[in-house]
Amino acid sequence: MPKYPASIVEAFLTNCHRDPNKCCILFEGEALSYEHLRVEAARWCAGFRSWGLQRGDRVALFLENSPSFLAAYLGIYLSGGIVVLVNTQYRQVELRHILNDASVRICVTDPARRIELDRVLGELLALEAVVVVGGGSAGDASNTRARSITELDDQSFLAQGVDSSVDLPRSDAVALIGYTSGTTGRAKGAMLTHGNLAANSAAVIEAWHWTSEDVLLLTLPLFHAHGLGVGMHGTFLAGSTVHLRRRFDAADVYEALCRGEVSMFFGVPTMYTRLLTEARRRIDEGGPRPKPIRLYVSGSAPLSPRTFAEFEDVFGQRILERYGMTETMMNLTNPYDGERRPGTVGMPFPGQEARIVDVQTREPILDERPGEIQVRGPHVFKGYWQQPDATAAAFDADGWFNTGDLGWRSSDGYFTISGRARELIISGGYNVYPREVEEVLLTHPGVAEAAVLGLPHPDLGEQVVAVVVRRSDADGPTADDLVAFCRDQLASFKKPRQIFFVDALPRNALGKIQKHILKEQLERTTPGGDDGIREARVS
Ligand code: MLC
Ligand code: AMP
Repeated sequence: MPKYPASIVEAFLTNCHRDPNKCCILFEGEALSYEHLRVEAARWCAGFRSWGLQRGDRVALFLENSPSFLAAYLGIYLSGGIVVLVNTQYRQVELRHILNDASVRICVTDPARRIELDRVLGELLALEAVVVVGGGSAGDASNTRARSITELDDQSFLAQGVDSSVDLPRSDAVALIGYTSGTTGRAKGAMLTHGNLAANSAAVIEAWHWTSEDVLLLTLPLFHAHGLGVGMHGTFLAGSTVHLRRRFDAADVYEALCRGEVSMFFGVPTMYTRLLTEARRRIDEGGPRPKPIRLYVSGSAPLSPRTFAEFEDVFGQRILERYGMTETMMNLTNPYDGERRPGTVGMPFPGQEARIVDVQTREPILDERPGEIQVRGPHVFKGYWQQPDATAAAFDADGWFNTGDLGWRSSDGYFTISGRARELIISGGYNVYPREVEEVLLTHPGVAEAAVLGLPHPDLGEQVVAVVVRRSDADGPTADDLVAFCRDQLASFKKPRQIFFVDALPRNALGKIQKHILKEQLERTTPGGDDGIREARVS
């Protein structure tokens, strides 16, 4: 098992001590050294402590990628707090649930997100303060007054100076809560300890030969396991450099690759297909070709063997595909040195275990036979926040975690993911739980029944589709009305991209909606045909 420190923040400080002037983050033309980021993190720590944050209190980060995100992130750990990650696209429904469920006391946000937060502020029962990073507040002050929530801009919050007293977190203390797996419509908070995060990151840097010389181009959002747990934790642990972007832009990434200024790129499959389109266009126009880099990694959703092959053809490099999840960070990886086999996710990271069990009997099964993937090791989370039953159900008696992903292992040890035991749509690397979207649709007065499912999509891998029974066809909501209704309440990536109207949903004898029948029907439907699907809206 790779050796690992008690926490990522401890590894960061060790690397800072070793080489304080080394560039840690390059962001929008500004280079921040390890020492610069340490001082910023110590200012956040001073701000949290003087505000009265107690050990174990939850602090939400609801802001875009930026050095401030990372300084606040490390500052929360230095002050003993627990980080709650919030997707920047989240809207009323998700914000209300996550911030209340985790009893968040402080939310760090930015002016754009402050507007959305403001819509639910009066309902966030534990929230006491909002810190707005960059550019002051765009919120409605009457809301903060109504609930006596303190609102501060980052400059006043950070005016306490620097708290460099070192009180490092213990390995077994909860570091962060990531919300995921809302099979019931409500996401659960996965608690990862400082030790989980450090152990996983140590395994990743060993497997991928990551060193302090590496320069990572990171365009993934920092509020998820991929961007934060893989990209940033690896950077802090290896003592390397990250070129951080606010968001993914294929042209910008292509140009950075042509300039040859980075050694690694991590992305979701949608980023790779967009990068391929960009490369073909540029090359057709006689533009430059990308310089080879040390490592391309794909994960968060299945990378099709076709994209793998096309990428090798155009970029001359074989993408390394790996598999992870919020509860565990990274589980399986194709080998760095050996064969990177398309369509597979490789084998366990060093010091971690994985196996396939029969879905019914829960007994381990032979290679080449399909079942559910289970994983075990120091990277596996502590449990779901305040959900002992869900936690108990997630593990077997020997501590194996049930991933809910289906797959098989080849006789030479490569795992392949073949499907999911739970209902989950992965769209462009973001997870969408059908139940959550159905619950919102059902609150619309014109909707009698709704079923949400995933259908293939060329850019996003899968797309969200809804099948709706209206209360009245004549003056019922249109597809556009329902899309707008969802976008108002949920993150925009969860909105259905297609809505089909039917007279009734297929149900079995117990009344359960038969989504597999709907899916087959939709995959061969032509809107306006004779299959009972009368209208479709495609966005
Ligand atoms: C954006 N949109 C999406 C979408 N992303 N719709 C469906 N699926 C998505 N993934 C919508 C927006 O809501 C918006 O709609 C419109 O597209 C434009 O938004 P945008 O922000 O300009 O989109 P774009 O930049 O094109 O984003 C695409 C993307 C992004 C692929 C760059 O989705 C992305 O960064 N995905 C990565 C997600 C990730 O990090 N996953 C890791 C999870 S951790 P409208 O209607 O409002 O205009 C995990 C574990 C592991 O899974 O193994 O890693
Ligand atoms: P999340 O819980 O949001 O972290 O999403 C994790 C899920 O993403 C996993 O349970 C898988 O279903 C999926 N996933 C991650 N990496 C891959 C991959 N390389 N191939 C297929 N699915 C993946």
